[in-house]
Amino acid sequence: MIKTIIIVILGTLLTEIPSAFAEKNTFKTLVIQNVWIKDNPFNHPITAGYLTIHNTSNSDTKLIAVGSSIAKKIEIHKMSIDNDIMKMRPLKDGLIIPANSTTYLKPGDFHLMFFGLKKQMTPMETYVINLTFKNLGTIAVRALVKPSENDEKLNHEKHNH
Ligand SMILES: [Cu+2]
Repeated sequence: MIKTIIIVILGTLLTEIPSAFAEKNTFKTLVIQNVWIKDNPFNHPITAGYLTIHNTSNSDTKLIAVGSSIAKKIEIHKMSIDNDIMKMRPLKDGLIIPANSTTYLKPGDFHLMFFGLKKQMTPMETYVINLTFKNLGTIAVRALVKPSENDEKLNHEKHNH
C-alpha cells in the first residue's frame, strides 16, 4: 500500500514541469518551498541560502546534509543574539524538522551557509541544491538568487513607518 502511494507521488513529480520559483517541491512527507540564495558581493566566496520546510508526517525528521555543485561546502547554521552580538554556529548534527509543522530557514535565524562559491551569484539565476533528510533520502530543489540589498532596504522601510 505504502509503496503504491510513493510510486503515485513520484509519478506526479516526474510529469510536472518545474515552473519558476514559487515552485513547491513535494518529497515524501515533506513540502519544500521558497528556496533562495542571497547574491554575493563581487568575488566574495561566501553567501547564505533560505527555504521553508513543511513536515506533514507525525514524526520528526532532520535535515542532515546539503550539497550543490556551486559551492565547495554548505553548512546548516543557526543565528542567535548573544549579549547583543549576532552569532552563528553550524548545526553539526543537522536541523530537526518537527512533526506536523513548518520550519523556516530565514535571515536572522536558521540558514544555509555556502562556502567556496565557484560562481558569482547573480539575481534571477537558479541553481540546484541537494537536501538530505534522515530516513527519507535526498531531494534536488531549485534555488533562486535574490538581491540581498533590496531585502535590507525593504526591512528598513518597514521599520521607519
Ligand atoms: Cu551562517
